[in-house]
Amino acid sequence: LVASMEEVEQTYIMIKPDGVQRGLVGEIISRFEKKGFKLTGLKLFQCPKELAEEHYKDLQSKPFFPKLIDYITSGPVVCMGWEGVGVVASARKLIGATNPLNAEPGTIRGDFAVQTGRNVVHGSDSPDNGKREIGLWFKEGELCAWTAVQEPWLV
Ligand code: FUP
Repeated sequence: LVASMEEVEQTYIMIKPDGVQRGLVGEIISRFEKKGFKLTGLKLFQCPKELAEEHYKDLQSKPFFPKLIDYITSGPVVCMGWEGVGVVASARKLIGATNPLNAEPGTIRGDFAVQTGRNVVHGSDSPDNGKREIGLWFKEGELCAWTAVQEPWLV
């Protein structure tokens, strides 16, 4: 079964500073890999304030905005591009509700987080934002287009 090109989406997933500090990087990457999505970009990155403000610009007027920027810039994050059919909505299901106390067990936030302001991971909320955010967080040359091949890697 070959998916039509229209259905293949890109999403920006980011492990926030608390996820890195708590040693959850491997666990979180593993969930997207096991689901069957394709990794297209990956880096550990100390986010400058200006980039955090641009990323969350839609939340500029919210009272929690300054704290959100302090949190996201408080330590390195893991920036990822993931590709696949329906990856935007599916990644948000894997991540769970914004408030981790409302996130279902089995989701990343449901399993590993308690506070909205320390909710471990970000995922784009639309295919358009997926493209926008990947463009914002990655430079040209940092993303890889690759195809899975049938090689006998272990023999
Ligand atoms: P999400 O798409 O689940 O990341 O949620 P939002 O885009 O609504 O919020 C972005 C981030 O703002 C959240 F991950 C955490 C922070 N936030 C708060 O700190 N307090 C709030 O009441 C809502 C969001």
